[in-house]
Amino acid sequence: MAPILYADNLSPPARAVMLLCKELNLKVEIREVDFCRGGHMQEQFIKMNPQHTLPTLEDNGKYLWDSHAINTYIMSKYGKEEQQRRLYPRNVYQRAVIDQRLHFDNGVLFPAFRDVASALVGKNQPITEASIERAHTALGFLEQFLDGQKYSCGDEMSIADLSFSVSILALKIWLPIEEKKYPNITAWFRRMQSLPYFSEVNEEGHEKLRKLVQGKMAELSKK
Ligand SMILES: N[C@@H](CCC(=O)N[C@@H](CS)C(=O)NCC(=O)O)C(=O)O
Repeated sequence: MAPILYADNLSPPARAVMLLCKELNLKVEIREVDFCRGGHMQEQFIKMNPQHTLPTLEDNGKYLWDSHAINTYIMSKYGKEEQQRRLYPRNVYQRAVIDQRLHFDNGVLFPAFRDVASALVGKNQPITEASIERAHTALGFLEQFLDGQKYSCGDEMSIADLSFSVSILALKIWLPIEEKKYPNITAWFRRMQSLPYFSEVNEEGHEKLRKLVQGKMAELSKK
């Protein structure tokens, strides 16, 4: 039976997993959980994932959440030899560097977007200078990771780039990422956007997220 991905395409981390499934050509059943209607807070869902986050994976009756953990699991379990070599190599140091980047996305880069978006949408809190500064600090690190190489862990795209790509796409909703200031991020992001499945995976969900966040920004700016 194909693994089941509980997701809403509005969620950037859910799309990071969808990107990987496309890259691997892995068939997963996507079960829609409507985030805006609180689908993730339903009893049934909390039984699977007490942390109630999207995405959540079900594989052979076992549950796993956090997009970064899901993607490393998918690589180890379903990645073919050649795919593992490229996207999540077994070499201990190379793998540790990719893991570090995944932790950075999870702990620093994605929260720089998410905390602002949830404060805006959930609590009507406008974007603060401190949030902007925090986001620029995170971007500055990513800019340095990309220095002198095509991707965040070398010249080969890894699963860390998939996570970063959806975080950057999301961040751009409320923060201009200027080429002059971030030439490495700009060139790398163009590379990520040229993946044959990038638009297909992101288009609809990103548009929903963009409308939600920018709609709220417009509403608050009138007050
Ligand atoms: N680190 C997590 C973040 C997941 C996350 O924050 N997902 C949001 C949607 S974008 C969510 O489900 N939030 C609901 C909640 O935290 O209750 C991951 O990478 O999967």
